Amino acid sequence: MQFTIQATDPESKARTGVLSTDHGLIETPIFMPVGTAGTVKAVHQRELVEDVRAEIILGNTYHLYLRPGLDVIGKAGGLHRFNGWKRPILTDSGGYQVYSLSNTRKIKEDGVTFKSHIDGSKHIFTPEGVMDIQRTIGADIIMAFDECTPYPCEYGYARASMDMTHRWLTRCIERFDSTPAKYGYEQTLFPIVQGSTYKDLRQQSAEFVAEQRREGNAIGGLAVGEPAEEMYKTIELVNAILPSDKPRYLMGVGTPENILEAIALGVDMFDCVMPTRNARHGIVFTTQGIINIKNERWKDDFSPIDEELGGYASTFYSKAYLRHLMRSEEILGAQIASLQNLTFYLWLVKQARKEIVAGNFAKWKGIMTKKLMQRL
Ligand code: PRF
Repeated sequence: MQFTIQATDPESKARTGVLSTDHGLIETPIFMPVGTAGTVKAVHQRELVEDVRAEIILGNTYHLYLRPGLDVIGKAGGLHRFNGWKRPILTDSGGYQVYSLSNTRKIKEDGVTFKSHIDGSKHIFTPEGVMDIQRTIGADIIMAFDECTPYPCEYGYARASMDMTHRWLTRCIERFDSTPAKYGYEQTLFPIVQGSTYKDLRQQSAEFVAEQRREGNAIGGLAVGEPAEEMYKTIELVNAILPSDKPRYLMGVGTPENILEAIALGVDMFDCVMPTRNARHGIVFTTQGIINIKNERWKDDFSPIDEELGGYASTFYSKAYLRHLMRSEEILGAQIASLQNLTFYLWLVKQARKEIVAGNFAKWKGIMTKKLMQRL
């Protein structure tokens, strides 16, 4: 996997680049739609390719391991073969989902034991096991097994957790580097920086991760309830230590403003359930601001959802019609809103990319952020 920086913004740490994988190129900064169970909820792949123009999607180890299970995915020849997605896939390690979703979980040095949220069955995730699982799923980018600490988090716990995440990383790397790629194309492992909101811990963690010299690095443990300013300070500190010639992935972030701010701090990759989850609740992201489409205000507004954005969902359907669908709990409402929101998120990072290349990023970001603060 190769990463080439193409342009840098003179006024910030923003940059554009190209990440090359055996499943194709990814132009950064990039947003990765979340496809937890091997599907980006409510969005067809034809729409993901032709309308959203997604370049890479995410899958979740936790979900795919529990259902349909590795025997099925292995038999299919990996997730790409199973779901038909031909472009790159990144899988999260379960190091986050196991904490937020499973019923009871016990974190120990060896790994995490947990009960399935589906049928209550008992399982264990270890760093080695999670490497094998992601190899079998066939992700192009595999995430290290970590513990994401909650916010706020007591210093002692955060330090002990970070130390364990580092020991787990060593075990992940040992296992990953001693096993072959499963399906003939290259797979790569990204480590994850933790350390809660403590400067010294974040510094230690970023240094530990940087020393591993992997092909890309991730920042975890953020967007867990801390104030945005705290998150930005942490990203700034960590990015000053992580190698600048490798892609930096900020996990689970975030709002459009968060993404623009993080791009300015030198982040290259993002994922978040926000565009798809919010869509299912009637929150629609547009180039003009953020809309609650269920509001009375849109009752007889027959204008397109987002004329400026262009694309299929944005121009074909009206706000009034989408409001009607959402209020009637019609399945199509979730489909249209999800398509709109993802198209917007991909537009946002593409536009950021263009503005960085044009040397106009700071100015554009200011204007865009103001627009995006508006709740219409
Ligand atoms: N670790 C992992 N996945 C994640 C996170 C993390 O810290 C986050 C934090 N916002 C989102 N997804 N493995």
